[in-house]
Amino acid sequence: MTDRPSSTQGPPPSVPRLEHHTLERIETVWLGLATVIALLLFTSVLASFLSGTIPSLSGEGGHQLTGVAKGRLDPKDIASTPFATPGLRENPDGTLEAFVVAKAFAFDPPVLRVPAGRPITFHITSADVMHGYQVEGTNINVNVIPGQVASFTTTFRYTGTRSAVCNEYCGTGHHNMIGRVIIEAPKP
Ligand SMILES: [Cu+2]
Repeated sequence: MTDRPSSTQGPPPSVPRLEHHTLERIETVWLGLATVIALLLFTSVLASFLSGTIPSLSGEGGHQLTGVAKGRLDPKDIASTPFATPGLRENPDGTLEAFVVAKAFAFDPPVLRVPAGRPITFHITSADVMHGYQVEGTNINVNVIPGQVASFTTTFRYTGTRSAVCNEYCGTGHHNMIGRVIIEAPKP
């Protein structure tokens, strides 16, 4: 305290002094802004709940799979679901579905052959622990949770071979858990 310059000189003229009422005004503005932001957040969350933008957790909707009720299955009983024979299949209506099973430390099928330019609906599940399914060079990246089916539809635009990696640490062989997706030119 003693080595401070004498207060009789006052602040330099270029710097306006912050009076008590100036600070009070700034704080009131900030408090008002915070109140407005809090109100906006509250009403937007409330509105999304009321309008149903937040997906319900009841498991309704989504993809319907024979042998899989509400996207849930027993990981120990995959044999009674379409995942018993993993791979690509063409339905009678011409749609394509790909079933993939992730298990420590591989994907089944290890090599998935798909045509380019056609929408393919993927269904992926885990036979044991939590895995990931990420196809490099695409925006495919899902969590593969045991007991649940991850479903999405995608269309590969370019032919070529891409790696499918597990991006969720699943054990000692995790770094070897690499599959392949071979995208072929569609048959005429
Ligand atoms: Cu893994």
